[in-house]
Amino acid sequence: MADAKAQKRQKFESVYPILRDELLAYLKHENMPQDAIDWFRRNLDYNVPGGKLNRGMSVVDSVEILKGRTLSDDEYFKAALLGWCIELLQAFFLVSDDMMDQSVTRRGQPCWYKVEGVNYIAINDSFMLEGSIYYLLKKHFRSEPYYVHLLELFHDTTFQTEIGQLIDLITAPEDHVDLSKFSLAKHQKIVIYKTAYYSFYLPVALAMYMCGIPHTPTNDPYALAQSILIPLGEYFQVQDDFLDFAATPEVLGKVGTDIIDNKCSWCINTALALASPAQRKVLDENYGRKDPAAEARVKALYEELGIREKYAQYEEDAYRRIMSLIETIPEQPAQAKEGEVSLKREVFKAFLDKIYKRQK
Ligand code: GPP
Ligand code: MG
Ligand code: MG
Ligand code: MG
Repeated sequence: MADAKAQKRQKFESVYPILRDELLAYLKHENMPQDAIDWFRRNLDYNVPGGKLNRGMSVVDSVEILKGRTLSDDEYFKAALLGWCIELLQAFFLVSDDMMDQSVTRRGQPCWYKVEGVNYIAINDSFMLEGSIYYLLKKHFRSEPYYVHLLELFHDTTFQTEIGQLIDLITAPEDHVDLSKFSLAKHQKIVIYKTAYYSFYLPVALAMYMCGIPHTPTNDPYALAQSILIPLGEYFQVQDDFLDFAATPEVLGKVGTDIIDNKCSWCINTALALASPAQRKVLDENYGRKDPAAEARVKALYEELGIREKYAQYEEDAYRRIMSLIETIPEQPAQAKEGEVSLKREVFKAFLDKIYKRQK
């Protein structure tokens, strides 16, 4: 089991150097100076391949489930390429998010902008990670009938993520802590936009387009997929918020910054709902301060309020709620024609199982 999983990852990872070399070949073809090519290579290698790869591999898994068979070499390559395009998008977001959040580490290494000699060049580097997506899509998908759908999907989800990032940032001003601005409703908006669309809807929708699933005027399968994947993504970001507080940096690969950064996180919203007036005062005085002692006081209060138990309860509820959403998908499609691909429960179950009770 563990072996099969490692093999799957290895196979997916083996596509990365091919794509990186295609991107570098483009710069070479344009006669770019060698130091620019070397810089771009280092940017790609540092930021793209080292994550959990859940999003990218989900495209391959989803295509396999939808087609209900092993993929040909060409099909595998194309699905993996789309997967790596999500990993490029993710790298673009993370490189810039770490600057905005002033984070220190990511995936067990210094954030890219923290690397000696990089600094603000990381802004342009993040743009180049994004640009790489469209170079690869054009090179490999331009003649596919669904090419424009792929473009729209990447553009739309990028914009949605940026809108989410905006609300995340302006709800967490650096110089002004006002916990009364937070609410679970606002939190939900933030996480759906900043995480759920690109992390959950995007991989499955890409797989659906690749499998030729058409849009329909009623009961659109893409809308159905979205109605399950957005709650799934919301649950995933609540996990991210909880782990920011509860997981050790060794396990997480990053140091949590939400308390110091004044973030409208699931933890603070849950704490606000439970706090007595005295405890609320502690939160007002210590949340969002650039002071490790204040952060420690907030964390101690989270423990006192039983945030861990609340989270365990949330996780069980979310799992059950999403499972019952998945069960709204018909087990057998009403009229599946020969060779026609339709949505399957297993696509969503596979995704849910990947994140349920995750520790990092
Ligand atoms: C994650 O939030 C959100 C993103 C990675 C989206 C960023 C979007 C941009 C347009 C830059 P987070 O800050 O909680 O993530 P982490 O905890 O991994 O830093
Ligand atoms: Mg952020
Ligand atoms: Mg961040
Ligand atoms: Mg986080």
